[in-house]
Amino acid sequence: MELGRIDMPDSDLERLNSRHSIPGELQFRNGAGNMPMAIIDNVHCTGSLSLYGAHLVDWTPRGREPVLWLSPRAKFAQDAAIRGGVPICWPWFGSHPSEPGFPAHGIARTGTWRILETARKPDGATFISLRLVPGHSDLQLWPHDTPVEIQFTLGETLQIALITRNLGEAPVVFSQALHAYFQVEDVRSIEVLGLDGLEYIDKVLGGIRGRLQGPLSFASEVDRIFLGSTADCRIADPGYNRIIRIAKQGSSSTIVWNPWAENSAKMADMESDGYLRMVCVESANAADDSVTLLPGNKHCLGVSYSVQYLQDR
Ligand code: TA6
Repeated sequence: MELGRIDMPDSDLERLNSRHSIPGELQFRNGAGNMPMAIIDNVHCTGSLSLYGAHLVDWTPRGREPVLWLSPRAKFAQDAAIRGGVPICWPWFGSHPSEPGFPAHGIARTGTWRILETARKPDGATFISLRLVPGHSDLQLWPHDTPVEIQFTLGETLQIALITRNLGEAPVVFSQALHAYFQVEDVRSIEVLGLDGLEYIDKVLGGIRGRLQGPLSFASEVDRIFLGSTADCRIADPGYNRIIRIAKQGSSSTIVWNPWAENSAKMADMESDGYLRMVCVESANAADDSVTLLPGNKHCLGVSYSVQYLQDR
């Protein structure tokens, strides 16, 4: 794990804790790389959320394996995206549509977010909401008045809602994804279900379109944007004896990505065999599914991740 240098003064942490901690369940402290983190430990699960990027890096149901994958070589530093967890791609997914020099996947995953609210839900889950605080250079990259907020509810299920408002006077087109990395026992033995019959854009084959027949399995690099994808997706993992279910709203595209061996070996923040233990199934508004948001309107991309355990090992 590579550590950068982000120091949040103790006084800021003290202020965060005095305003937003929940005794015994949620506290703020400096984590890897001195990154300020929200640490959750409730009756249902544990979790950790980096305030830089509003990036959830762990959700582990109590007594179970982590659901999210985090690279052991993830870099924790400002201006770098964390490899694993749930990076937020916003307000564009992938490359910027007209400016190839702009950062991949937008400005949210490396931005500073401010806590808006924390709460204990009646069922014991922990709620945290944050708003992106655009920096000076962000305004040059995205000159639109579109405040964005994210809400996490960590309990027996994990719920995330990414809410964008258009406070400007003209329509704004944007794309986005919750780029979730799921931990799997061995990607070669899993299947992703729920995408059967859908058209996809194959980024590995230069953007040609195809149509999936049956479940999706993995024997080489996969990087596909599935269109018309509104149904639940499931990751069936016989190694962990579990099925991760991904339900969503406000999204009709799903990206599935695994970089496979050659690309993993080239990535500084991944172990060369790291690809075996992860798969990204991303709930999105991407490509043909980009959002045109009219003035005064809001858009909510919501997901709910739950796990069905088939039998105890
Ligand atoms: O969602 C898939 C993808 O867009 C891939 O093309 C791949 O590059 C991946 O995201 C990771 O991107 P990153 O910028 O985090 O290295």
